[in-house]
Amino acid sequence: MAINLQKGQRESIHAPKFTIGLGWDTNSSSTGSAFDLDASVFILGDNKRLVADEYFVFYNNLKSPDSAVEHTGDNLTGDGDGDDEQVKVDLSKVDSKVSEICIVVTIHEAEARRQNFGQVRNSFIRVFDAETGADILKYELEEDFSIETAVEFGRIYKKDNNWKFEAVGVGMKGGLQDYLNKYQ
Ligand SMILES: [Ca+2]
Ligand SMILES: [Ca+2]
Repeated sequence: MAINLQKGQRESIHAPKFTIGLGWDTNSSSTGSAFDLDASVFILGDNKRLVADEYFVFYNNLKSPDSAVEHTGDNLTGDGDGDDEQVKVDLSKVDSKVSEICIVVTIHEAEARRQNFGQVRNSFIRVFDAETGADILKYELEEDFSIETAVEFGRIYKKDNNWKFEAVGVGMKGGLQDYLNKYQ
């Protein structure tokens, strides 16, 4: 049985190897142009900064240098139920300098296409066992966002040598560059 988390809740992750699934549905007819949401991962050290530039994992850099985090590829539409984008994680491979893995979702060309998370429905982040397919954790972002164009869905962080997941659900008006400015 998966544990359903509410915003702000934290839960331990015991399996070293798992997949993070991210899903969303959009109403592209309301804006007239295609809607492309993108999952990205910022892998941080104790100082809350990227361990190195290559530890920013996204559609143009699919794998972290330590091979612990792998983005499975860009989904351009978000059509359909289930995961729209996925990130595979193997904590046993994670570099010793890493203490936090932040998972954010941004809207590609949000400003030009006049899109925001107010037009996004059914967003979720789940952590599941890649071998059995069984859900371990799930967080459905029920909060109605309005002007936000980027949302941190969740983070995985090390506490006393254990890894935990936090359901974050915090949005902002901005894009990937704003997160880069924050974490680089
Ligand atoms: Ca995408
Ligand atoms: Ca979808």
